[in-house]
Amino acid sequence: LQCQRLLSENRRYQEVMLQYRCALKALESRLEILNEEFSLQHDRNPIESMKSRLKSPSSIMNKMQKRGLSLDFPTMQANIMDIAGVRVICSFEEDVFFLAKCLKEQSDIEIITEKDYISHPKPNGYRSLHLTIRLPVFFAEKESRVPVEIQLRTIAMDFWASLEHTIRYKKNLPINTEVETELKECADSSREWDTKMEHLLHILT
Ligand code: 0O2
Repeated sequence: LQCQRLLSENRRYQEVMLQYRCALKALESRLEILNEEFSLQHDRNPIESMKSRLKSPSSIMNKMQKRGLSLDFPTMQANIMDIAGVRVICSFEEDVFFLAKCLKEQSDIEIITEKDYISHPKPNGYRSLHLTIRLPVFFAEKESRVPVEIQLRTIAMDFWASLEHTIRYKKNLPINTEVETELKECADSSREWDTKMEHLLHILT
């Protein structure tokens, strides 16, 4: 009986995760279309690269436990909005806002939250535009509206965020103020790079 219960839980988990995996495919395809269209019109790609990930079962459980949520599928689906995540690395800052605007204008996409850490960086210097959206995924007998977290950022923002994440989380040590100050200085430099690069783009085009 215990075994049967485990098998059916596993089946349910696979069915739920299928929705998130397909939502990632659908969103990636929409972003690729925007990239190709822009490339044809402007002779350059707004998207440098894209990375998608499904949150691991253990990170989902940790997040739910931290929030004091009960560990069941309906609670997970209703509360954890970043099970499916896409990180879009753009060439220039203006490309981030262009892509976000295009997605927001798609009639079947619902915006759940928008956090603009580019116009308002976090105190540690973190910059990115986060959109949590819900988009439709069409299956044989049903349509699901699936939440996906999109992080849009430039190469410079990604460079900083990736290394800051490694320094902060991987080392698993309390960060001291000297390191914090230096990380903030690096974030400020990365911001200057973005501004300069965008300036150069407009001189040359
Ligand atoms: P992972 O492994 O990247 O998924 P919420 O997600 O809503 O519970 P919060 O803080 O309100 O929590 O969300 P927010 O601000 O949108 O940030 C969520 C994600 O943004 C994080 O996911 C990171 O990926 C990224 N992020 C936010 N702040 C920082 C930062 O200071 N440095 C770096 N490197 N990344 C950041 P997770 O869940 O932390 O981890």
